[in-house]
This record gives sequence, C-alpha cells and structure tokens, in this order.
Amino acid sequence: MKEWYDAIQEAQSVERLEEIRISVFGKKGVLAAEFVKMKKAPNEEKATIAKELNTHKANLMSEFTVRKIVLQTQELQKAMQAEAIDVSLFSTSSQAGALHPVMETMDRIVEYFSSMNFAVKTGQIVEDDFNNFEALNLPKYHPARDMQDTFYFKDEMLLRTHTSPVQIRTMMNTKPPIRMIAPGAVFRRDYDLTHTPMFHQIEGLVVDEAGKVSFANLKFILEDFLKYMFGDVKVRFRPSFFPFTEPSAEVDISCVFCEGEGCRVCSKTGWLEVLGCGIVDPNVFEAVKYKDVSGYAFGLGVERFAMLIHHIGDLRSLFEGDIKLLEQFQ
Ligand code: 2NL
Repeated sequence: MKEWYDAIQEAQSVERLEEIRISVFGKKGVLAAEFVKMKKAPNEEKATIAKELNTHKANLMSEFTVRKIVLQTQELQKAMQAEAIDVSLFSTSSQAGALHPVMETMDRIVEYFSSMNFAVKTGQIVEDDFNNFEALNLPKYHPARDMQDTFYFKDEMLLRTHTSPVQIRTMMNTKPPIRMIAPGAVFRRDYDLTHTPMFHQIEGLVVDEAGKVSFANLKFILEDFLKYMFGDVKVRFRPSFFPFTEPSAEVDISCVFCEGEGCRVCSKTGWLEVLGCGIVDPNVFEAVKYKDVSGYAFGLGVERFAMLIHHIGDLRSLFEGDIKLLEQFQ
C-alpha cells in the first residue's frame, strides 16, 4: 500500500491524480482486489485484514482529497498567471463612452433654465387621465385622448403624452409663485419619418400673481434661450393654438442650415419651427384651483433640438444605437 501513498504525494497534475484514484478506488482497483483476496484468508484473520484495509481506504481517501485541492489550486494559479492582462500595456484602440446627443442637448437646455432660476422637476411616466388630459383643458372625447394616439393601461392609467402632468402635480401641491421646467421622456402612438413612439420634451411654466407675468416676459426668455442654443439666429413668433394656452404661439428660428436662404430642411421657407408657447389658459388654473394668478408656459422636443444642433437629417438615426453615429459625438 505504501507505494500508493507515495503515488498520491508525487502526482503533479489533477489528471494524473485521477488515474491514481481509479487504480486505487476503482471497481478493478487495488483496494477492491485486496478485499477479494481477504475473502480467501483464514476466517480468524478476516476481521484484522478488513480493519486494516478500511483504515488504508480512509487514509488514502483523505490524502487524495488534500492532494487534489493542492493541485487544483496550483493549476488555477498557473492558468490565471498565463491569462493575466498587463493593464499598463500601451493600447492603440481605446473606446470611451459618451453621452447620447439627445441627453447632451437635454443637459444644455436644463443648464440654461437653471441659470435663469427655473427649478427642475421630474414626475412619473405612468400618469392618470386627470393630470395628463383633464386638467390641461383636454376634455373627454378630445381627439388627443384617442386610443390611436395614446398608450393606455387598464384602470384609466396611461403613458404621459407630454411632461405637462409634472406642472399640474406641482401646482396641485404648491402655492404660487412657480418657476419650473420639466424634462423627460413622453410617449405617443406614432412612428414615421418624423415621429417616434418615445421622445423627450422639456416644458416650462411660470406662474405669479395676476398681472405679474406677461407675454413680453415669455418672449424675452425664449429669445434669449434660442440665442444661447443656436447662436446668432433670428427668432419669430407666429400665432397658433394649444388647448392649454391662450393666446398661443409657435416660435421659429432662421434656418440653421441655409441661414434663411431657403433649403430642403426648411422647405424653402428660411424658417424652422422649434417651440410652442403661450399664456396659460384660465381653465388650467381652474382645474388646479389657482385663483388670481397669471402665467406663461412653453414646450419643446429635445430630439428636434439635437438634430438641428448636430445637423442630423433623420430622426430615427437617434434611436438605432448605431455605433457609427454615436462615435461622432465623443
Ligand atoms: C409643443 C408645445 C407647449 C405647453 C406646452 C403647458 C403646460 C401647462 C399649462 C400650459 Cl401645465 N401649457 N405646456 C404650453 C404651450 C406649448 O408645447 O410644441 N411642444 C413640443
């Protein structure tokens, strides 16, 4: 038996040790053979031999187990050394991540309004009918509430179609004055060249005592903001309509591609629409139980801003996660 103790000690690999295990403990191994021999021994010796064999069996097994752990540890160590990476080695291709252009644009817009003392508020993406529609002067049966346009859950819950519910909730739980923006993802059932089912919006809201907030204040802040974002562009306000503002306006800047000359992007008009805004409709204030106040509000699409800033032609390229596009914004 001594030779097998030696063999276990001398084994230099897990593989060799396994061969020994089979030779010693296997069905045709030495221990099995010894037990067979024992049966032929005189009866009075059997008990002694069996005891001796069982002691060897237990000792060999424990030697084997210890040696196996030692060898496995050594082999693992060797493998790890062989596969070790020298992190100090010079590398030619390093790829750093970068902010997605939409998020970078969002940060820049938020930075402007923060500097102008607007609080930044985010709310919830799953909203209810009151905060997303009813309070915004979009009554039952308004076409915007159609199943065709909005993602609904059961129990009248829905994916917010604009960030306005953040302003509604703010007005419901704080007294005026209010000076805030709400940036975030919004959802509409729309998918074509110029629409994606999810996009990002930033809305702004300023409310103060009646008479303290004017259309002139709104014009100043938006003109200043657009010059901050696009540099030396012309800005114009066109009368428009939104259910939640009256009067309402859409805001254009002179085309950043052709500088007002007229091109494909601006459909030869020389102007690009970038914002919607207006004086908050009295029905909105009534819904949130605000009395004797006035306010202005505005809303913009962040993807559209990112496209105009970076001269990106197709909205969908912002959502494909194409590394070739993203690498251009390192
Ligand atoms: C657009 C136009 C707009 C608002 C959003 C608003 C919010 C409240 C009250 C009144 Cl709580 N108005 N938001 C107002 C005018 C325009 O967005 O074209 N967005 C992409």
